[in-house]
Amino acid sequence: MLLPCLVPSISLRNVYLKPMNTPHDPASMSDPNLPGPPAGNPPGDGDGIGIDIVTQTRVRTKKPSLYRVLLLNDDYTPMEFVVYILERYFNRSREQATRIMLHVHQKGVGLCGVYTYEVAETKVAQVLDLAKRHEHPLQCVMEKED
Ligand code: TYC
Repeated sequence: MLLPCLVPSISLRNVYLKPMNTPHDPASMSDPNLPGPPAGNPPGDGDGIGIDIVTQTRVRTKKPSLYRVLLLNDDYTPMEFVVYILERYFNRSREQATRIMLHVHQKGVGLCGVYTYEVAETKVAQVLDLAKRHEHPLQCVMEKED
């Protein structure tokens, strides 16, 4: 996913001054080397100051940081509960969920999924909340990807 980031900037190349109280006539300009207004587009907004500021808007896209959501092993949470967590909150099939649960059981930690900050934060909170309500000590954490 790409986040659009609007960056307004003023292009000074396109700023020029019009002599005050002088009707605009490009042909009457004494120095042809001075920058002038675009043809058919009189400078200023009619208040006699005669400054046109042209703004350019650049669209910059920046990839959001991603976060791994990890499950930690413990000796008390039932295996079936962990499988259920992986199916419900991490959209895993029963086979995938069982494989991840067994990996955590054997290695101590395992990857549930990778998400943007708010999504990862929500999933961690949901897992911890359900575990707490069932009085299981299951731990779930998130860590930033490099
Ligand atoms: N080790 C637990 C048991 O033997 C099962 C378990 C797996 C617990 C994964 C937590 O994240 C976990 N009942």
